[in-house]
Amino acid sequence: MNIHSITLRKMNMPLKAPFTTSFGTFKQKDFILVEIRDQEGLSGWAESVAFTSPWYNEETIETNWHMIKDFLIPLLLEKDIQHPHEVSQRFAHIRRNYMAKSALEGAIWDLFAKRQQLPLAKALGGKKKQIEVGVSIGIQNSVQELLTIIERHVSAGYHRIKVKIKPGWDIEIIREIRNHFPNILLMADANSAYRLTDTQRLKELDEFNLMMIEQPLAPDDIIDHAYLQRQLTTPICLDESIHSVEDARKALALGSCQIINIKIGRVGGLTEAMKIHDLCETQKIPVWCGGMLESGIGRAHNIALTTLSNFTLPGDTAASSNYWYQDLIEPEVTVNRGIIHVPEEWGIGYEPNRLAIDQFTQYSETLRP
Ligand code: OSB
Ligand code: MG
Repeated sequence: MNIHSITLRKMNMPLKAPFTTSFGTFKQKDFILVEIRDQEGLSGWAESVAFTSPWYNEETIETNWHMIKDFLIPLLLEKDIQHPHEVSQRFAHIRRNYMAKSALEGAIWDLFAKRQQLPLAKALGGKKKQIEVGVSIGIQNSVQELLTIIERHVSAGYHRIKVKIKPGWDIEIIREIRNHFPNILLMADANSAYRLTDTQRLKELDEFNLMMIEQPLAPDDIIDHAYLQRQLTTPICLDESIHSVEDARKALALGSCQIINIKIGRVGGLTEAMKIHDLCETQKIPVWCGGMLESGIGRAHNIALTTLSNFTLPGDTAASSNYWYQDLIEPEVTVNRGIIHVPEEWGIGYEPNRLAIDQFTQYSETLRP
């Protein structure tokens, strides 16, 4: 693909409202933006979903910058890449560091699709013209505030509501939500806040007809999730525990979950994400696309991936305006009655807004072959 240069930008974007999970609060979004430019002047874009602190997984912005610059870019530039599938093979002997790998692979996918004059969704084999989305709502200061936010998103037409839970912000909160919204599609995400000893408490959630409970137990566990799933009627969905198609195969063999949340960054890129999608499809396990509070550039990748056939459950891709005063793409991601129209322009399908990108760049570095 005759790469001309790779630019890493350290971004910082203010969030409209803080986002709280069981592991911590995000007040702003710091991340690495990757631009890979070819000799013809086309650019492929992607972002790393690593956060500032290693709360969600072990990666951080600093470890990603180091991995990308000192290990992954040299491998990428070693010899020419014909197809994005080669990127993950090229990186295979580097252990883990999935988010770092994914950021480079994603930019190569975008560039590849642009060079092929195809929308990224088509390049991946996706067929949907529109996708249905839900929204993820963080832990709030009061139940009343939470109900107000849910009401806003339900009226806007989001197809399902996900709320974050943790011990002390769980059964009572879900009961209140159900009292006010008896019929909405509702789910809860614990981000690993529980242990198997909390089984009795988690069983209390069964009466609320949740679509699923996401990642109740430890991030490195698929054994206890299997024990727990046998005792719950609510389906378990795994997020943090699944890093590869091999992890997915083992979790499904053990009965650790009935649904998988696929995040491109968590699994090392689009190629691996598609493998997990395909495995789940053959095993009749539904999947949906998770979110990591990405800017529009990361969201565009999520939207393209969601056009694959087994993404049958609404994902966490809310509108740009839910998070940002100003997003990095034109047009911004809009959601109407819970639906996003998949763009038909080449590559990620949205135009990176260079003015906005410059405005939120703290520092950058350009590397050349
Ligand atoms: O577990 O899905 C998660 C945000 C940060 C870290 C982890 C998660 C989340 C979300 C937000 O739920 C989803 C989004 O709106 O991007
Ligand atoms: Mg999650």
